[in-house]
Amino acid sequence: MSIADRVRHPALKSRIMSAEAAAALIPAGANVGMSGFTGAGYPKAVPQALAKRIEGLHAAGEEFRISIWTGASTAPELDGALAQVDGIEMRLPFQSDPICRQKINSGQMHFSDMHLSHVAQHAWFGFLGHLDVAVIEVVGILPDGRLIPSMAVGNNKTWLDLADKVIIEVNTMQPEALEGMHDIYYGTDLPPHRKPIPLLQPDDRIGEPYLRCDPDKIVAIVAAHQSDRNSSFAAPDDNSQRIAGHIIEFLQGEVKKGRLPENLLPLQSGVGNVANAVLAGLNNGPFNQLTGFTEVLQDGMLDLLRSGKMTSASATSISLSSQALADFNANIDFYRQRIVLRTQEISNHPELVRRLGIIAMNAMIEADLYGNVNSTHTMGSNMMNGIGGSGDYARNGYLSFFVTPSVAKGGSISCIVPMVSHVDHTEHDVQIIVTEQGLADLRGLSPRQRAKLIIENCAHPDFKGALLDYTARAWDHGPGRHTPHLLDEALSWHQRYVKTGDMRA
Ligand code: 0RQ
Repeated sequence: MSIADRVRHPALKSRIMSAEAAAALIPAGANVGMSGFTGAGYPKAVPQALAKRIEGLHAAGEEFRISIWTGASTAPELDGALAQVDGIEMRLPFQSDPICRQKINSGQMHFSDMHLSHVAQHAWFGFLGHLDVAVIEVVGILPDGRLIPSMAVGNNKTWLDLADKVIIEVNTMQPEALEGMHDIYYGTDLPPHRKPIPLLQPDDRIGEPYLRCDPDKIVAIVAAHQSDRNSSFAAPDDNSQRIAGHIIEFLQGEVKKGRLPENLLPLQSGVGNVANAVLAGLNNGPFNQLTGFTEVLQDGMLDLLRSGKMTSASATSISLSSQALADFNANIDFYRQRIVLRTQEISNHPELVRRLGIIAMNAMIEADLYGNVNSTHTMGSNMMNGIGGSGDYARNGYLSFFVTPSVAKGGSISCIVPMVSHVDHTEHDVQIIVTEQGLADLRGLSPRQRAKLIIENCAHPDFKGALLDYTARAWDHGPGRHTPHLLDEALSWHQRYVKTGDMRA
């Protein structure tokens, strides 16, 4: 199918142009809001054309950089291409691209790591500056100019509303049958005029299936025919399966104690292999009639929907491996009845996460003895991806799990440390820590009680002795006994790793 069939607004057909011509409309220094959330629904042709243009300008000695705001991570065609040519001044709110990461960590590029639920409202409040251009991937344009969203909604509504100029990328590779899967809520007023969000069940539809956009703002429409990132997942390894097992056993215990209903509460699951393995575990587990209220719908959740274990799932993005995508495309009518795609200000909204009682499960880099969690930085200084939506769910959820293998880098790093080298989730936001070794339920415990449980249940045997020794000496010699620490030693494990490549003494 050609792009002309998908652009059904008569006047807008005349604004169809090449990606190069559209990229030329983006000025140096612009703040550009792009679509894209976890490798889905990002523009593909315009960013690559823009990267080529920037490369040419830089070769000619002309400075050209823009700031890029998205929903979450994108892919090599966007983040990778633009970072590679040093075209990004400021990136927000999340990325996971290796080139981007390298530029951020070498100090060549700014990155503002934000809670994903904050981004739209901070843009509306004016906290981020003026939005000059929006570049948004869609499936098609209706005769009245409304847009059929693509595989991710993210912050697209906000970018379309706030930007002076809009560039639309119509991706004919994305299935037209996505139409009707989205629910775009236009009721988010600004304080002091905000009203409650009228969503009471995870699959409630409270908005409309299309994005609105003033056709006069659309300066270019570009054709793309390219699939999303479609990363595949590793088959769940031993550690992931053990982590999943601990979580499922714990949830069964909570049901028995009457603290959770038999079909649990809506599930949020972070991205990555471990998160996917937990969902795979649930597919073979004892729970039925599950619901999902999450930001990214990955293979594992699609499997749960297909098997009938999960009845509905709400998300802002569908990010699948190519095998899962083939199943999604072949059965899209089935999935459209069970999946709602929302803006990320709704999928991650603290009001809704609290109201629905979300069970939040996110991966982390490290946790400390007292339950503080680092999701973003290695050795206190290098950015991995960003906090993403983990904080939106962890702080406001009914239950908040953080999971990690107990060691990293072949056993040279303990993921349970005396003090985390960066804090994303404080001890107040973290309820349950899980490694392949076991699970520590921290609810209602004091710092010292938490430390005992985390060491006993979660630390790797190679590091248990050193952790116990630290806590004993902190009790004897630290400046206080509520949260005992040895201030000159608390980060010594990280320091040792930086110096020797091994945390072990
Ligand atoms: O690096 O591949 O170079 O060896 O970190 O670790 O174990 O593969 O785990 O892919 O699940 O990612 C927290 C980063 C985990 C991710 C994080 C090294 C390890 C490896 C990755 P290598 P794994 P995962 C919803 C929720 C924040 C955002 C979030 C994340 C690499 O889950 O970005 O939760 N979370 N969003 O070797 C040094 C340690 C380490 C370590 C692991 N202690 N020290 N390196 N690594 N532990 C989604 C969104 O928000 C969009």
